[in-house]
Amino acid sequence: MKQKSWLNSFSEKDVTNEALFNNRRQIVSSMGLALGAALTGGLIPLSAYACKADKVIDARQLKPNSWKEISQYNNYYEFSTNKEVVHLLAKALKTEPWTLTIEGEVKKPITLDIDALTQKFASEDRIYPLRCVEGWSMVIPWQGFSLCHLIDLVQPGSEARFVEFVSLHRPEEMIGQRGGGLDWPYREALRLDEALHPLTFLATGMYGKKIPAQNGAPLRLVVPWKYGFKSAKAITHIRFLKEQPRTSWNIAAASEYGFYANVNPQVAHPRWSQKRENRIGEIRKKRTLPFNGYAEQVASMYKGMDLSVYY
Ligand SMILES: Nc1nc2c(c(=O)[nH]1)N[C@H]1C(S)=C(S)[C@@H](COP(=O)(O)O)O[C@H]1N2
Ligand SMILES: [Mo]
Repeated sequence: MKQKSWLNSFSEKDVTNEALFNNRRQIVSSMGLALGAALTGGLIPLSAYACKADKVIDARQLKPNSWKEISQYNNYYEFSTNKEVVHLLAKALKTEPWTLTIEGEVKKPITLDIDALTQKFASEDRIYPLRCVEGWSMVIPWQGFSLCHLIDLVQPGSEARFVEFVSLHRPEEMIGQRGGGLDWPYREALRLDEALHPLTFLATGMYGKKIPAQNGAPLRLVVPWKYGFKSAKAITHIRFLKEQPRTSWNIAAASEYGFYANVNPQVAHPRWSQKRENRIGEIRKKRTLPFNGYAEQVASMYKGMDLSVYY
């Protein structure tokens, strides 16, 4: 399925280096669709989720962080809890060959090579802010495709309610997996309607180059309205499930890492306020926006839910 580029005026091939990228880019954000009320039980009519995003200029005009800032300050516990050494340790990771398996409650389960996968979908550009639950943020220019295109391909069964993302488990190359830490492999999940939202993205590139290992090569989820830990790196399996699965961070500390984890300045982390954030490379703290600035596009999915309870 070939989709028209999400950002017509800007071809991915143009993005050969950072400076050129910054000159040519036009910031646009996806309006998303009116996805309707929160889905807590009923069948999901897939036709309601035609994977199309309206194109609008993003009034926020987000300025991307530099390649260096993005690729040398990383949370990736499979390697280290020290953000500044992750990029060095991640050199040990072999990302070729790589296969992705999609299984569970789907009509067309599939295992395919990452290159075959990326060729199926036209590359789109997204400039998304990433807000870590720890209180820092950066703006990252990604290339990839909306997850909903992939979901269209495998066709969830009528029982599917949740989508689980499983990261690579390879202690030989991921030194942080040799000790305890998290419950490996790293697992995250979304409700099916969240997974189908056109903002939900699978990244294969960054700044027009292949995504670096430390940022989640070769395939990484990006959910811009949720805290960064929801955006799993190095994905090997995507599973469609009937029930809400447990996720690695939630198992480690449920009170700090909720399943929903929507960016919410009103709800403090048990150990710090979430009202402000430290944008990497900037001196003054910024106000944190509800849903990381995407309330208009995503808030309707949570109608009727108390988001201080469904943390
Ligand atoms: N597999 C895996 N994915 C992960 C993590 C991790 O430790 N392992 N850390 C998460 C957290 S806490 C954040 S903030 C982001 C950081 O992404 P970045 O390093 O690309 O900025 O990745 C998320 N995805
Ligand atoms: Mo994070």
